[in-house]
Amino acid sequence: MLISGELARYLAEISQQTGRQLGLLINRKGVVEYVIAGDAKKIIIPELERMRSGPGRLRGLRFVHTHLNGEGLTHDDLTDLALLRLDLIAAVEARLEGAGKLHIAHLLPDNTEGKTWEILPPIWLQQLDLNFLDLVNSLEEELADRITVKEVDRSRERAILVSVYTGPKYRAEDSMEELKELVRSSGATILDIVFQHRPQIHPRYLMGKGKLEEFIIRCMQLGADVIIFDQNLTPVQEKTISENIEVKIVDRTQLILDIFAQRAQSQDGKIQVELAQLKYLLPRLATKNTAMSRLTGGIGARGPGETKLEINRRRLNDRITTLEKKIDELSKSRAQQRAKRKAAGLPIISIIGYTNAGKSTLLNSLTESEVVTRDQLFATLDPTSRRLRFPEEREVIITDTVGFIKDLPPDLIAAFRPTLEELKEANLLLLIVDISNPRWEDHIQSVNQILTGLTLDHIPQLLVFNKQDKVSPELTANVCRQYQGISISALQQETLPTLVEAVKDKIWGGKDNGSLSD
Ligand SMILES: Nc1nc2c(ncn2[C@@H]2O[C@H](COP(=O)(O)OP(=O)(O)OP(=O)(O)O)[C@@H](O)[C@H]2O)c(=O)[nH]1
Ligand SMILES: [Mg+2]
Repeated sequence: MLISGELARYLAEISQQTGRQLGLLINRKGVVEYVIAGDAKKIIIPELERMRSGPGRLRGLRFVHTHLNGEGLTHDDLTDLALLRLDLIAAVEARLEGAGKLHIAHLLPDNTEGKTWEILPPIWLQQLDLNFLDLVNSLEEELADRITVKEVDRSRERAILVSVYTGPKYRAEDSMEELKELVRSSGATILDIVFQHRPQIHPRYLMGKGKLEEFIIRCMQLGADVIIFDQNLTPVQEKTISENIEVKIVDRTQLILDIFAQRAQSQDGKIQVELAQLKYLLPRLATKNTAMSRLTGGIGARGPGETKLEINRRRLNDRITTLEKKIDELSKSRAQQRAKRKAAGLPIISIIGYTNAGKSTLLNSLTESEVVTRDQLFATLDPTSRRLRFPEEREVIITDTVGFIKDLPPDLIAAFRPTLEELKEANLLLLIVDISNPRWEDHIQSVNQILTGLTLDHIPQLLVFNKQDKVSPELTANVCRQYQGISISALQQETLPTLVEAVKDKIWGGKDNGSLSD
């Protein structure tokens, strides 16, 4: 039984006498674990131990409390139900004339209507024979079914994607399309996508506090492993959000770093990725640390947690220093190699562009190489150079490198300095644009922004629209005319001669197009 009629009446009576809401947290054996007194309008459930609260599990506690003004379950009640994963929440009307009706709600497994909870029709205390254990058991079974589904697919993380944006919706949607690609490249499954427009980004919660609550409930209901934000979170936002939710929180940069970490093959690549990751982590550890010292209370409080973090933080700084030194060395030795190449007198052509534009495919087609190409973001992380022979015994070095993406944080770019510096020696940049991507104009802009940031914008460029096979010839022709670019399909050898001619022209020069040969 949920609660005996007698106990409910007793609770309602004291509630009336004291003018306060009263509540009981009762476990499945029927034992009252907590008695809580609120004020006339609300009652606050204390922080519960995180027992039994794996995803899909209920907490094993029901909360029965009184309402003084004959109202049904409130929004706060239902939020408590969801956030604390209570077995049930019930409100007894405590009226002057005695106990009135009982209002009951319980959680629902994920459903097509997107409902979180079920509110049962109110019942009179006399009718109180709801067999709550049966209800809870069947509910847990349903929830467990879903968990089994999840277990099967355990190799892939289940993600909810979120965009909290201030600008126009279409921008947010475009950005989300890219985030989806990133998530796909990282190997996670997408459960749901959530957009929220705000006049301003909340400095702590990112979205509104109420919205965040709603959202957390949704995440629990879907059994997500990770929430991925399309925006980059400040350390404070990350901290506040993760304090409110038990699943992992990841932002755009972290996701990119994760993909980089999965792709890094060479020693150099690994060093650069690790440095970028640690630099990302450092300010976040710092805030976690302050939070912890607040918890352990004031000066001289040296909890083990704090000590551990402190040590970690010191180690982290040491590691960052070591890695930065390595990056310096790397950068120097790369510079020497480049100097040698330069002495050999071969012009260098670097293929650059947004990630997934087809850079590696083009290098392969031009030089008959087999650099890995994939329909994935950041398939390439390490630069590759090849010799490319032109007729008349002419030769160039052509290099392929890591792709660009919008909103790259400066630390990440800094960590990739050795790789990006390769571009400094280039005599010509082939800026590859995937014309079949609806966001290609943004891509050109992002690439140029990054080039400016790296002071590479003075190097001559050739704009190359790739994947022409995927769009109409009219579009390609118009775009090429407008941007003074050329178009190819890196997969089709027969489309490359125009490109080769244009490259020859740029490097060894026609009469009036500024030769680059010396
Ligand atoms: N239809 C079509 N697909 C292409 C063309 N060029 C490349 N692709 C495909 O686009 C995807 C990405 O190609 P990559 O060469 O790996 O792209 P990338 O620019 O090196 O990408 P990152 O290394 O990830 O930055 C692959 O699936 C290629 O097969 C093309 O001309 N037409
Ligand atoms: Mg590539």
